[in-house]
Amino acid sequence: MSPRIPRPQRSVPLPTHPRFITLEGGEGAGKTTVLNALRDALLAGDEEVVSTREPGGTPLAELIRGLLLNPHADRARHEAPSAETELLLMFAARAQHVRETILPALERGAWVLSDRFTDSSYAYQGGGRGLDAGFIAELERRVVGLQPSLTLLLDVGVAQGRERTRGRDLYPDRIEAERDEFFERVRAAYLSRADAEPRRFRVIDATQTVERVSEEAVHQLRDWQAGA
Ligand code: T5A
Repeated sequence: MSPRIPRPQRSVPLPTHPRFITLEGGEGAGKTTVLNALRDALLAGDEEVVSTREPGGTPLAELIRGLLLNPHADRARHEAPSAETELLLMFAARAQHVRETILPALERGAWVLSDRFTDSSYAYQGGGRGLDAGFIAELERRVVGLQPSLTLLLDVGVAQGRERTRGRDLYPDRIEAERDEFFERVRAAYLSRADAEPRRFRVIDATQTVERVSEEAVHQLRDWQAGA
């Protein structure tokens, strides 16, 4: 008798948390600058704000970040992580980040602002590396179990974003060293996710000046808070 193949489960929407906000975008989109503006806007309400980032956000997750991004570690061993290894390490770091940083902060009533979260895995490992979105969704469901209620996607063309980071980075990290086609796929995956989830995503034109992008992000935050 042939083995029974389990049917794929119907996707059930993950719970969102009203104080969990993420920032997403390709290389050089300006997330760091915008994160600071959003944090200042939330702090004006005199509430605790936890700013964090991925991969990272806990001591162990930061160690995993080093494994993932350090270009020299790979060369020393003549071994780059496979796409699957990269994905699983991203989720290993995320599992720790959710349990040690994000959930405790949300449980004590803080706002959590994360520079990247699971959408980055859909964009980079799904869009960029071509891994199956269903597999990523399964990891998200089993390992993360939580979604932000607002995601600001900073959208900038690949050439312009890369030009910004080129001016800054003497040594690009392992992912930054990918070719433009990779980042075009990342961008397309982000925009398609934003299109599919218009209630959660707000797309911001990140080709504008830093000041304009930050103003627009704070405006979107206020608008979302007013409607939430
Ligand atoms: N990754 C991450 C995955 O592949 N899968 C995952 O699941 C996760 C979580 C993280 C890498 O890991 C990947 C994605 C990334 O490749 P990182 O170093 O944290 O590595 O990379 P980024 O998050 O991309 O950080 P960057 O610093 O490169 O980009 P930011 O934060 O978007 O940009 P920022 O603010 O540092 O700005 C970059 C430069 O551009 C200038 C800034 O001054 C700065 O010099 N700049 C502008 N210049 C002109 N006009 C503007 N509007 C500007 N905005 C910024």
